[in-house]
Amino acid sequence: MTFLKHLGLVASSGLLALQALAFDNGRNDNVAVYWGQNSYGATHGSDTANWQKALSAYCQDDAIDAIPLAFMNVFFSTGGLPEINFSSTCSANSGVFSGTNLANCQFLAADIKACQARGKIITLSLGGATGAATFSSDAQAQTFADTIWNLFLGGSSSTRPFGDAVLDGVDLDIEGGGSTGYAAFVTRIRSHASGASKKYYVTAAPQCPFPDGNLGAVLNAVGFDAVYVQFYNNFCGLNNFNNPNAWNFAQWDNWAKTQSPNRSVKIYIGAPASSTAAGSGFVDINTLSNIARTTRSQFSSFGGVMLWDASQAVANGRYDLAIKNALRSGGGGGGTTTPPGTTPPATTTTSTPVSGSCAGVATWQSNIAYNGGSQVVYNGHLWVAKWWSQADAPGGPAGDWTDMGACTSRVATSSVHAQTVKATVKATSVKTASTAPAATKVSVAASPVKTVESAAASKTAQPSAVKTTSKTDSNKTTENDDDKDGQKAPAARRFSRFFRF
Ligand SMILES: *[C@@H]1O[C@H](CO)[C@@H](O)[C@H](O)[C@H]1NC(C)=O
Ligand SMILES: *[C@@H]1O[C@H](CO)[C@@H](O)[C@H](O)[C@H]1NC(C)=O
Ligand SMILES: CC(=O)N[C@H]1CO[C@H](CO)[C@@H](O)[C@@H]1O
Repeated sequence: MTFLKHLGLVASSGLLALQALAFDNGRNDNVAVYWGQNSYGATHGSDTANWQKALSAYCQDDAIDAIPLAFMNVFFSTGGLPEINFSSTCSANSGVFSGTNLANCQFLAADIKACQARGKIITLSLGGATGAATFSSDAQAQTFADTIWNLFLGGSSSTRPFGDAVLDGVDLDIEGGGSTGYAAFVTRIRSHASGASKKYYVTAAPQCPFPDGNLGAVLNAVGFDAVYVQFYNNFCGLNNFNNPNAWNFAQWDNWAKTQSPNRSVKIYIGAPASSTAAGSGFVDINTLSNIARTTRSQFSSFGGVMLWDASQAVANGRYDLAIKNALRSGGGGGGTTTPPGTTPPATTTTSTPVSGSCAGVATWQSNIAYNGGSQVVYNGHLWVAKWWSQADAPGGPAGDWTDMGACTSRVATSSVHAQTVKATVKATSVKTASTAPAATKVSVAASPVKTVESAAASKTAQPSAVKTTSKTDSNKTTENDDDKDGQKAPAARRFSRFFRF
């Protein structure tokens, strides 16, 4: 989005306007941060000063672009309505709609609107590793989509937990119970959204072992806007980035480009925001920054970084802001294909449009990732990419391209743009080919981890065994043991999503 990319420029020229703020899913420097479960509080019970703050506290600057609210943990509860739980901030304990177990969190409406006014999207995350978030059929899932639409999105109901605040979409964080109904659910949400006045987003948060046991089939069946892959609690986590047999962003990128119904889907690196936010996978901010920028340089599907969770990020020295700054730099708005430590491609400094020869220059294509300096022909003009660019047409909103003027028959002088950088389609199969055999993953993942992480390792070991329901079920009670808060099982499972001891 032009405004954010050129925030400094726009602000300094006095054109700052709130209404110009808008989330842009097509960027590659977005930061999505889960809010709701007070992960810091759950792991630092006595340090209440650093517990989860009001939602709006995380929208005071431009660090965070998207906030999935975690979680809607029960789909069908009392009175046929779902349950939501935002731990210390709002849950069924803080008041419900009559005849239901649905928390009335209408005080959050102002927070939600304040965040949206700052260009952030606020979505509702469904699931969170609870077994109570499942469908028995497509028909049931479709009806539930209607309920979600009416309670949280563009529909209407007398039991809207956030009052007249309209969320920006849904996130599927389904970690158990299989995939039944989810594709039908998403399709129905999209159907409602297609006639709406604003854009709604559908995202998912699978674990990194590919394909995901619960969401894999869903990801292949319906288009998503973004996929926040959990690169933690698993062999393929960030801690194993340097092991080409483990780190598998290439698999996800390849899925995006060859299997996903939406070939423009954005893939995020999901990361724990502190060492206590997950059982494994946390890396320091410099490491994450390098990983994110390197990955962005290699894979055009890269959309940004997802963090679990907001409370942990803030308590950990504003890890959220730090990664945002890292993503902004070294390519900032448009991103870069330049790995750290290499010489960036020279880009033209010509600011005055001049006519250029278009001989031998290919027409711009939306599905090609262009390096800075790449030349294309578009609308009869020669254009040069200012930086890494994909899907932003020359003259488009992201401002990725410099107009070199109308194509002429004469040969362009070398002063226009001495260097001809060929557009490059990102190599997507480099790492895919070297993905480790399952057996390798087992041995490493079978480190002294507790139940849920063990379960994840089992899933990694058997990517073909898509169904993980029984395994998950068999360990529900032991998962509960992990709940240091001594809460009931569903809460413990939600919490355990990112805190698998
Ligand atoms: C596909 O992904 C792009 C993000 O690059 C998004 O803007 C678009 O809405 C998505 N379409 C569908 C159908 O999910
Ligand atoms: C909500 O979730 C929190 C954190 O997981 C848990 O402690 C609490 O018991 C849950 N509340 C309800 C009413 O389920
Ligand atoms: C099926 C499965 O993963 N079972 C595990 C449940 O947790 C216990 C205790 O850690 C393990 O021993 C089982 O293998």
